Amino acid sequence: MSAPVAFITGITGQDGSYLTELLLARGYVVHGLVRRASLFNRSRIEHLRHDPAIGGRTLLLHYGDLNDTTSLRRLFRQIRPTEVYHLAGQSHVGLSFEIPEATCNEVANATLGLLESLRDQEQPVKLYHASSSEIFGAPAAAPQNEDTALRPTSPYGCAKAFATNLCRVYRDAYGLFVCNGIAFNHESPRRGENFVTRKISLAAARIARGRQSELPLGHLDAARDWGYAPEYVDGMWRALQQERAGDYVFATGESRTLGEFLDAAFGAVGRDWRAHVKFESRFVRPAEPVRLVGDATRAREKLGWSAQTKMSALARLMVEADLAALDASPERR
Ligand code: NDP
Ligand code: GDR
Repeated sequence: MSAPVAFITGITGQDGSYLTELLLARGYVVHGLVRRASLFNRSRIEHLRHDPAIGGRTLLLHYGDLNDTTSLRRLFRQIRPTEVYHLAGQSHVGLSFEIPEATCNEVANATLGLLESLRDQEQPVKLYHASSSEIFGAPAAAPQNEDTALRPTSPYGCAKAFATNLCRVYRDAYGLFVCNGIAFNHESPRRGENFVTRKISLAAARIARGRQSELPLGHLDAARDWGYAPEYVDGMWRALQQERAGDYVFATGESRTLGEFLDAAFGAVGRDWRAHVKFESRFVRPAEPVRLVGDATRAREKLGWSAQTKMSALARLMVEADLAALDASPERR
């Protein structure tokens, strides 16, 4: 039997890199969409590309852009994937207040273009859409599940809500196999450095090594449901292995404040964060979600999925990875 073929948008991102590892380990041929940048943007998958058994053989990259639907359509015809994981897009919630049109084009309109392209494919194809807890924004109740009403509080949340609803419409109207994974925050040592957990883990490591003294942050009372990214990409794969398409919340079920994350991260290096954190208003957003905490009962019952790594262990493993990277190449940071 020939190997299953997957196509990933956002392969160079945090989730895309872990998902690629998982699919390769499960015998897939993985195709990924990469966009042209003035500097190479593939650091998270470099180890795979340079593995002679993988790069150019079971992992193949294609230039493209989410907003270029013609080339996407051509790629689908050429590759004929059986599973598509749609992870790409502007993913920073705070930044979405500064670049709302670009965010909506990439997150909302591009998903529509992708759905239209998939609708035209001759062979059956399953689609995973990376939806987000940000669609709930300021929910009336906690915890949130797949039936919770959408009340986004940011341009990013609005765009994801639009894309999530479109996926539901295409599933119902055209019978497409489309799953929304409504993922709550998931982090890792590969998290972008301008997301708060990675900013904190990097700062704790640098402070421990005497390379940084201050950590500027916005409000510390923000609370999130924080899990570990490699576990969440396993949920994505499981969603597409079902007979019927559906939506799934992926979450730990525990909400923790930034102060608690700081305790865990700085505790890992034996420091008190209060001596280093300073408030900076530029990190405060015009609006924030409230009471975001997920109920992943459906994922547990239908997919056999549950989050294993909770916030304290997550913070510790991120700090340890940043310390190890710092010690391995001290001149780089
Ligand atoms: P990242 O920001 O790490 O990765 C985003 C990816 O999208 C990168 O590969 C990026 O490419 C690519 N991308 C952005 N714009 C375009 C474009 N116009 N054309 C082609 N590629 C593009 O995000 P994550 O891996 O953390 O998240 C994956 C998805 O899941 C995102 O859609 C995010 O919004 C969503 N999500 C994430 C959660 C989380 O906690 N991580 C939770 C809920 C949802 P490049 O490397 O070139 O920038
Ligand atoms: P989030 O993650 O907005 O939840 O989106 P982020 O780490 O950016 O912010 C979490 C909370 O921390 C507060 N905060 C700061 N945030 C950043 N980035 N930098 C700071 O200095 C800072 N100080 C305080 C924020 O205001 C916020 O309350 C992530 C992304 O991965 C999305 O793509 C995904 O959809 C959601 O998680 C679920």
